[in-house]
Amino acid sequence: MLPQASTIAPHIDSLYNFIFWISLISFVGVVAAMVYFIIRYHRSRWDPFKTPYITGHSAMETSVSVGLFILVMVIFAWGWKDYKKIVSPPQNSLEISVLGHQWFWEFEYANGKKLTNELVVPKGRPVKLIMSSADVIHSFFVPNFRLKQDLVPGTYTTLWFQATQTGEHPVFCAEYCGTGHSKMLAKVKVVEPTEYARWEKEEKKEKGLNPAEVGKELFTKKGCNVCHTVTGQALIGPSLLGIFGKNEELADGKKIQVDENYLRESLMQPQAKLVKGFPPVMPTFQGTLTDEEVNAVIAYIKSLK
Ligand code: HEC
Ligand SMILES: [Cu+2]
Repeated sequence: MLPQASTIAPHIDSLYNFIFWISLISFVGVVAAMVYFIIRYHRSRWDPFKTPYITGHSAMETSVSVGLFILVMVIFAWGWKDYKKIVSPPQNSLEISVLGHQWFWEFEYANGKKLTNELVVPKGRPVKLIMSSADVIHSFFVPNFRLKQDLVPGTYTTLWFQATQTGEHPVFCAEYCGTGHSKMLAKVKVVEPTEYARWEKEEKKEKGLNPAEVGKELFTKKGCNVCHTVTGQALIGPSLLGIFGKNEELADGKKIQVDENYLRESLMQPQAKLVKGFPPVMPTFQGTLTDEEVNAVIAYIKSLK
């Protein structure tokens, strides 16, 4: 049995075991009934030339259908409950970006530290991975956490977990992505929170700019500041102060919550969703900003509170 190294793992296992035992009991029941009927109604016990006319048994049929329906609904409700937990990362999560490549994993921390094929996280704290791919679809799979999520080029997907056991937990790519797919291995290294804090501080000293600072530089270098302020004042475009997480009103009257995917789309296809009250004049940055620069600009916009 694999270790249950995340808070969700025991829940997934309980549901899995429930389905497993229900299936096993049903299987044994069906086979036993079959054997019983073969013997009980064997031709040699009856008139060999006569097949009795079968009319059915409504009470029996209804109760079996209703019983199975209830069972499937129990499995559905149980799965739904756990699924909701899996897709709602807690507010205070530690955010780390993940970029899948043919054929390695790259992890980038808020302080700018980058690691390849190793993700260091503290035990007992929720971690939210904001993931994308540089080339084709990959899938981040950590069996010890019982979690798996696809990484899709051109968009962000998220996965969150809270590790409960220190040590190294293997990561696999679970989506066939070319020749090196089976070698696309990494590990999640879970350390005590105090050790993590020390590691983070050391890393901070070593390196230069973090993603938010890189994003801030790009903001002037790429000319965003011609149309946007970060002070609350609208120019040609809206101010970007405090927009992350806010409900933005669009020109067509719809509302949308500003998240990473919305920001990315604002840069790549600015006209896809127009902010109410502004003209469709923002140029696309598709091709002029790399994936990494897009991440940096988003980190900067997120930091504007
Ligand atoms: C020529 C002016 C112009 C430039 C340059 C420009 N933008 Fe915009 N931007 C706009 C306008 C106008 C809007 C509002 C209409 C829309 O949604 O496209 C906007 C919308 C946005 C939004 C959505 C804001 C919201 O409140 O939902 C974001 C985010 C954004 N821009 C980021 C950037 C970044 C980052 C850059 C630089 C890489 C940039 N823009 C460059 C004019 C510009
Ligand atoms: Cu892969």
